[in-house]
Amino acid sequence: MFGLQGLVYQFEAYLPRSVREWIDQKLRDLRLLLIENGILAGSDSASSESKVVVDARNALKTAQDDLNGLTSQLSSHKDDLNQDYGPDGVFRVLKGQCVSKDSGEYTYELCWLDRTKQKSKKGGAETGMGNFIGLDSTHVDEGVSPDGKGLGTGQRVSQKYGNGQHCWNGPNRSTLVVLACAEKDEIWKVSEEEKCVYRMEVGTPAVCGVTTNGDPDGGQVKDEL
Ligand code: MAN
Repeated sequence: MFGLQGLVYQFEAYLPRSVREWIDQKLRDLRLLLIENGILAGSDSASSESKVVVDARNALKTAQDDLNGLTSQLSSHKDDLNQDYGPDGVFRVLKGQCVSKDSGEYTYELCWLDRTKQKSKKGGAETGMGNFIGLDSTHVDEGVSPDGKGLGTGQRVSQKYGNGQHCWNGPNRSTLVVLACAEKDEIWKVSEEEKCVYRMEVGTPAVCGVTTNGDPDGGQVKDEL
């Protein structure tokens, strides 16, 4: 552009002033038009790139960000599909929810399909009692209290949580969560079977009617259910 302009200005020197001013104005208008349409970079623009290039770069960046977002969504959906949510996906509804119970000197917490933990009532950091490993089935022979809370007798759906926080002079903490049909999600009982090996007896509607190894159901069914 400068070359052409230079040539025109040299030639202009021989023209009358009014014509020179007219050409000058036309060149300015043309330059402005080119800048406005993104073909030429404005002299005042911080970068030397034309608007077209800047726009294209921004559009590419936006598209790349969108793609990255979608790729990570896809990967979490794939993880979700690979996760074992139990027979007919009965545990899917519990994902992301937690239940807790005070017992002895601790508050215990079960975050479904994620982890179990304990926290001392005296304060301090919480202790991981295991991360979700998978589903199992456990035979139980327990009582059921009049309010319907208890595992009863038979084969029950259970969940294994392992590789929790290491126990001094012992194993990494682990928890077996044994489930029975109940009206609402509730930890009934927590026990430490051996040092740092825990067992939670938990009621949940998620296992009502669920069969384990031919045994009729995920737990006793309360009269009112
Ligand atoms: C903590 C808790 C207990 C456990 C001991 C073992 O106090 O996790 O449940 O028995 O550590 O040292």
